[in-house]
Amino acid sequence: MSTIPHSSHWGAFTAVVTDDAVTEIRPPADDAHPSPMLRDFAESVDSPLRVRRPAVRSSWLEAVRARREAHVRPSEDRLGEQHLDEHDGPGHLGEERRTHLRGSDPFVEIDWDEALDLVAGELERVRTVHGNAAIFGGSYGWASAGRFHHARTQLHRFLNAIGGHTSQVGNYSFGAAAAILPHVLGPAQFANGRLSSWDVVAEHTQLWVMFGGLAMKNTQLESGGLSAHPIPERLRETRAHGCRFVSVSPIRDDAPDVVDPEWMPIRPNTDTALMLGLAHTLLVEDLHDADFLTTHCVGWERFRDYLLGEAGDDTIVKDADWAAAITQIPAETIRALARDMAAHRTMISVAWSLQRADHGEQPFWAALALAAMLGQIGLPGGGFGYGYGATGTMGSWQHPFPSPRLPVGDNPVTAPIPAARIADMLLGPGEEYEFDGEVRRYPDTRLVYWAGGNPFHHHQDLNRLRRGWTRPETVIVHEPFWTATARHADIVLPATTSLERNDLGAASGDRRIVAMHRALTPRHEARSDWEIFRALAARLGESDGFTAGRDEMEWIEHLYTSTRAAASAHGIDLPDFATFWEAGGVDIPQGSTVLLEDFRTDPDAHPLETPSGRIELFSETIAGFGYDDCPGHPAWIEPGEWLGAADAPPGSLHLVSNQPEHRLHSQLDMSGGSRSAKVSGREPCRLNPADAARRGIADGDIVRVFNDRGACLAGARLSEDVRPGVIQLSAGAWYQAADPTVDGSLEIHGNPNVLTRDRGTSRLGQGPAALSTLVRVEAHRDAAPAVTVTSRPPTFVD
Ligand SMILES: Nc1nc2c(c(=O)[nH]1)N[C@H]1C(S)=C(S)[C@@H](COP(=O)(O)OP(=O)(O)OC[C@H]3O[C@@H](n4cnc5c(=O)[nH]c(N)nc54)[C@H](O)[C@@H]3O)O[C@H]1N2
Ligand SMILES: Nc1nc2c(c(=O)[nH]1)N[C@H]1C(S)=C(S)[C@@H](COP(=O)(O)OP(=O)(O)OC[C@H]3O[C@@H](n4cnc5c(=O)[nH]c(N)nc54)[C@H](O)[C@@H]3O)O[C@H]1N2
Ligand SMILES: [Mo]
Repeated sequence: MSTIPHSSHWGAFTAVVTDDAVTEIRPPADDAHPSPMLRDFAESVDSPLRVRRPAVRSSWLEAVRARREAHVRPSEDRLGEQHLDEHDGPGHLGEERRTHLRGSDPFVEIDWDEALDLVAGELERVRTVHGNAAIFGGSYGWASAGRFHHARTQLHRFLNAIGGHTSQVGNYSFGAAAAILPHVLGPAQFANGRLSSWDVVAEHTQLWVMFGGLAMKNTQLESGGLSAHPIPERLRETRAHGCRFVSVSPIRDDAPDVVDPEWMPIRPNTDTALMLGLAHTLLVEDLHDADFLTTHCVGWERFRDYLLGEAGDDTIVKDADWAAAITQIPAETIRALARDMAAHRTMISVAWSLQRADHGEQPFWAALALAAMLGQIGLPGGGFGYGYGATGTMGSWQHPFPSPRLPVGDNPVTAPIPAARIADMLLGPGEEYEFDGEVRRYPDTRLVYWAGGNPFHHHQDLNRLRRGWTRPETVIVHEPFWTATARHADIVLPATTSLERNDLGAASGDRRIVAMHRALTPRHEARSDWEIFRALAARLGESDGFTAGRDEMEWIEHLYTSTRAAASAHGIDLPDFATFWEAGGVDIPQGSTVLLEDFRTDPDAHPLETPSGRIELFSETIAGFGYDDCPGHPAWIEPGEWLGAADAPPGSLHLVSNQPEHRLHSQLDMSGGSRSAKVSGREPCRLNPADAARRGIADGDIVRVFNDRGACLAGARLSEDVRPGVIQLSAGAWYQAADPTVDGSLEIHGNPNVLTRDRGTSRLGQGPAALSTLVRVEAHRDAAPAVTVTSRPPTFVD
């Protein structure tokens, strides 16, 4: 028996290992709220869904082998395939490789040498014939917690070393925020952890208005891992100090019981209107801080005119009555809340989910304007905070030095696409699009390389993605598990999980850097992403550029030592590598933050990183772009789909595809916790009993959720915690089509992304807008095919 320090997205732990198996998981003794998903994570290592050997889609392999035999003798071909291909007209290779059969073809298992030759051969062919921009290596996804073996970062380093690739900028988490905040507030970090710390808010905040709640389910994890789960305790303390909590959300249990929340069940996607209604009340009742608006902001007058209905053509007064009609929150409730906000030290928190919606830039900007009107920005416990509770370290003190990260080098292909525009790119090579003031053009993608992500989980309108996915000539995926993305690939290489390798785990809001010792031997024929890229780099003659001459442990030591030097520059002393590794990690001394305290005290000495150095309530830059979907000041613009839309089909419900409680995105969907929450093997969806009754749906029924884009089956759960008019179907059930050979086939497991809308939030942000989706729901009385995607690997042939 041995005890091994390790970490994961769900938390740090000690693994008790006997005979090459984890027999017990021990979270840190002082972690009051370890995630139950830790157990699932340990179990998943020996899941029957592990990718055991390199596997190639049969039609693809047949086509490539046939071509190789026809043209080139293997002895002449270092890379296993001819480099230049005179038959390579558009569509030709795709036809030959029957790319429309991705997701339905069986696989052939092959040995590692042949697999690596095939991958290297394809990379060489595509970079030579089409140029590196034709390689899409964006590879969005969380991968694993370890910072060295982070698959996506490894892929970027590798592709940069071989001449570059088309990448992705921004993310699915807070893509719209990351685009707008630099114009109006400062760097995207304001959405990602730059917050007043819990010790400060617990003591000083008197009224906390939570837009989108502060869902405890989401605090279980962190991308680089976390050594404690402090948020439930911190909220308890804040409440104990007398803070009153108001949760504005379509779902009651987004706010934890410990804070005794008042629930304002808002109509989804209308928060901007509520914020404007609150702002209008502050203005007309003279409850706003005129000084702060003048000394610390620019553009107040423009925004004020808009509130008053005096902004040119727009004569609508954005008063509480106007907001009530849109949000379905009574006008008197809005006025009373505005008065309370002005009378108390008030924190306005905004969940990331609000900007994962059509015009998602607006609620973030409007919340900033509202906080500026209250004039409490920079005071302890007042102001605004984006993303409290979005992950387990949000609101924890952020150490001032960067966390360890594998350097990726320079990418010679300098035109990344906005992260969520992947299907547009695949379907529209050469097409123009707008993004943050620029006009850009999509590349012609010939090869897609994914390591550490699951687009068949994360992307919107999966039927559309599936159409785009037939376009490239080759799709390569590294995965530990047979996810839907792996099943839609041509070449699948088996990756280890973090328990099978050494690494280090760290997050800028966590108190500890964890030495993640290898706990288990690699399963089956799995290799780490790093080993795979090292072998490919050697085949492509780019070894040194990729490895820099270091092996795994030398890299881990190098990353730690660089972090130690950065910490030291901030007066924080960390031990040497040997001591750190031996001890299983190191604790970082903790501090405290009042967000924007310096800026408040002296805005000239501490200007913001915006064009004016002030908070921009009107942005000349944004106005200059001339976008009607993102004007020069925060504005209410109707979402493309919402319950108030004139063209909403009768009987529509607003789909809230939020983050799942029992897994991380699609990760662990095949494990115990996620499976035990299913209803007859399908993903649960929650709806209000009144909405269910009207449709003849009972608790436990299989339902069909549908709209013009697609349909899926799910298992109904009735709950008063869900506002009428809303259906909640969390993201992450592994995609399974009833008939994978049919375009737009019924999805049978409950993946909401066959329903969601694949449109950018605006031309400014181009963020994902999954949360602006209307659906209809009916009981599904027909026989339904069994869900097998989380229990059985795909079919293999010889
Ligand atoms: N409708 C809807 N859709 C959404 C969202 C939503 O709220 N609603 N949320 C969006 C958001 S915010 C996000 S961040 C995305 C998340 O989307 P993803 O990050 O793509 O989702 P994950 O399921 O975490 O995918 C990570 C994959 O990496 C694999 N993996 C783990 N470790 C390793 C490794 O070491 N090597 C390799 N090669 N692979 C590994 C896992 O098995 C898993 O398949 O989803 C987005 N999609
Ligand atoms: N357990 C678990 N935790 C996670 C993740 C996970 O997969 N599983 N993923 C992590 C990741 S990658 C991210 S980005 C974060 C995301 O963090 P968030 O974006 O905050 O998470 P969500 O669960 O999508 O949304 C929070 C709540 O917002 C509410 N909401 C939705 N639409 C609206 C609206 O229009 N108005 C209002 N007022 N409320 C609305 C929903 O009821 C939802 O439960 O979560 C992280 N934490
Ligand atoms: Mo995310």
